Amino acid sequence: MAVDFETSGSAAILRLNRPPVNAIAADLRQQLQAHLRAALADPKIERIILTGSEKIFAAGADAAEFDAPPIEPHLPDLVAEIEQSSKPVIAAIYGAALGGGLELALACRWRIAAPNARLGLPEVILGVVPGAGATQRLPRLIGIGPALQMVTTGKPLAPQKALSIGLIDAVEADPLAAALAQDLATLLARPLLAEAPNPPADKQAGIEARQSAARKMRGQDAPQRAADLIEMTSDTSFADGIKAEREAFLSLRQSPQCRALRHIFFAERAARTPGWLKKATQPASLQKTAVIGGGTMGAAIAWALDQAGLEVCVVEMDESAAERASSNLARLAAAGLKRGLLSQEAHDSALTRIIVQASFENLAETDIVIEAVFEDMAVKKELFAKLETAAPSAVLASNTSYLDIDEMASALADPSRLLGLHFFSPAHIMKLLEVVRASQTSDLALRAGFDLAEKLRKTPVITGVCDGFIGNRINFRMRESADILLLSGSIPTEIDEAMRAFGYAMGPYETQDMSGLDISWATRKRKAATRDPNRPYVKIADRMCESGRLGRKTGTGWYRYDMGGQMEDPMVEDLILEESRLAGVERRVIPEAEIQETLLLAMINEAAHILGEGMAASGADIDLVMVHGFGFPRWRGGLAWHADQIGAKSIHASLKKLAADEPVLWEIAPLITELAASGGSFASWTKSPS
Ligand code: 3H9
Repeated sequence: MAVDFETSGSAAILRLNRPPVNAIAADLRQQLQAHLRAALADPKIERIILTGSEKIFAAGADAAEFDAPPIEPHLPDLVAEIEQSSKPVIAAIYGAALGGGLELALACRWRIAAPNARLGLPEVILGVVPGAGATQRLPRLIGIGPALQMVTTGKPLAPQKALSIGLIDAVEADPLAAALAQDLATLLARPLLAEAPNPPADKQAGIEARQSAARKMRGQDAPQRAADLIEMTSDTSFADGIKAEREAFLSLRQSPQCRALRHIFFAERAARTPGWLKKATQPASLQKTAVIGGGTMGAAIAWALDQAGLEVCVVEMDESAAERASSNLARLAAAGLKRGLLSQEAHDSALTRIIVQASFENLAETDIVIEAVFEDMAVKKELFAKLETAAPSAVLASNTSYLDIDEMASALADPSRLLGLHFFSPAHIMKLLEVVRASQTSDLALRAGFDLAEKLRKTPVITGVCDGFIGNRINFRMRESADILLLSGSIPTEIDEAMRAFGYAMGPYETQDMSGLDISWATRKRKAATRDPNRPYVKIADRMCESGRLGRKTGTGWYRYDMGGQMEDPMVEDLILEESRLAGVERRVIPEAEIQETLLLAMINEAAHILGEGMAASGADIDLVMVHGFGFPRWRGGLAWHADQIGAKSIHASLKKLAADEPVLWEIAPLITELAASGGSFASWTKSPS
């Protein structure tokens, strides 16, 4: 049963019971309505209590139902029936009450939450607006400003905060007992939100909420539509507001943005430890960790581990490097303090907790070691050979971005202990973790990678061993095609603006300036000897680096930086024009749509190569990498999802045209040819066993 019916004295308890999250699907709605009506019809019942399990009240509407036509009873009607019922209904909330879950609670006369409750309206994160009355009831309960804040950000509130803004009536250790004890007359005297007066307008809050949503949820329709609906409560009747809300909800739930956002939501959940690995292995023990190298990356990894509650030891090669590692950690702690993420006490204790040492001593009990040292194969091999004895029972992981993990494993007597854990900078913030499975990586080591991702609250994506793994490999092709556009007629600003217009928060050149041009310069130099001589190579970036233009940190890169912020730099344009001249290219005007199309085709083609080679398991994994590691707009569903919206046939035709001029650069991935011929999609494609 999706809803259990119990009685306690003169109270009926309707307990939502649809694991894992009490999603409000058709069966739950039908049973809830039937139990409600039964309780109303029973003369012995005086009050009705709506509750869930100890961990969850309800996660909201069942997002998996959004593609199908709505099934009766519709949630807004059920919510109205609860609100209008002749006997008082009380919400006793344990755990999360989200979306439609909170909307059920808003229909109740009294809302009591347990300390573990979380109350929120995260619909905009799935690309819809609340559709069961929250946009109209909530402002009437807590005012337009706080309602805008809750609905346009989708962020849930802790119970004390919810109490302070009047969203709930009490916080109790045992909400069910409190609901049974609540005085009946007080409940009955409570006015219904549907009949409450219009709240006063708050124009400034509306402007701020819209601006903030435009910045943080760039390109997304739902937050702006939600703001419209909330603002209309100041001068529109409840009935008209509900009608407008329903229309907005129904149209948004079928929109491309909502479909794309739901795809990412479900892909994120599907990315966790695969079922076969859970069956094959026990959960990894991960209490004691070590990070080798306390540079920018190593320190951020160590910080993330510490903040996830793990013991961390940072190992450096000598005392002065250890001092630098300590100051890197101190900087991270100070930033957390400044941003209000840490109390002074938490800041201080973290810094005393993390051990920084200049030796390989005391690692014998370590469960996992992550190396984040210089990208040099010989250095890494030597290091792992040392670690094999220094940390005899640990899983060993390399944070390399490009190097061959199979070759690294050859330095170990037991190569099955090694895997890649590729973090993205800044490692304590970025959600993506590429889990690199080398040819001899054991299931045990792989399990440790997935379990660590879970502890760090990161999204793991499994990848095979190849140059740049999934993300950097795709990104490299995007940058390569962008550089060719520079040579052909574009300037960095045009390319950056085009990609921002597509939905990226930053264009590729701004991003390079932000992260520094030197790392990829070093990679290019390392690969120079093995570069395909038939592949066009644009030297603009190399020349910039040679002249010391390494990005923001040097004050100049693709742009110039000073107190006024980021500015175009005529010297960069001169350099580009000179390279075009030297290459004998006649520059032309390249429209925004062509810039977007070229860069996307380069990425899609490389993604298809990666999938075809079996380096990524699915289109959804490609999507997670691009959204969580490379700023691909979430509301476009990720790269492979976006490719499916264009269609393989059309992609194939466009690539064919490009390949006619540049066959090496635009070598069409066999998978695209296959999908174009079969009419298939990335979403439905799985590699047939070889
Ligand atoms: C809405 O309410 C619209 C209404 O305003 C109007 C209606 C007319 N639907 O995250 P977890 C699945 S829109 C379907 O791993 P946790 C999830 O896929 C909704 N399925 O657990 C996973 O499946 P699997 C607004 C859902 O403990 C399993 O449940 N609400 C839904 O880490 C466990 O989930 C939201 O946006 C759903 N709504 O976190 C809330 N939610 O096991 C979305 C979860 O097969 N949900 N599943 O992989 C969440 O934020 C988290 O799931 C929650 C639990 C915090 C509740």
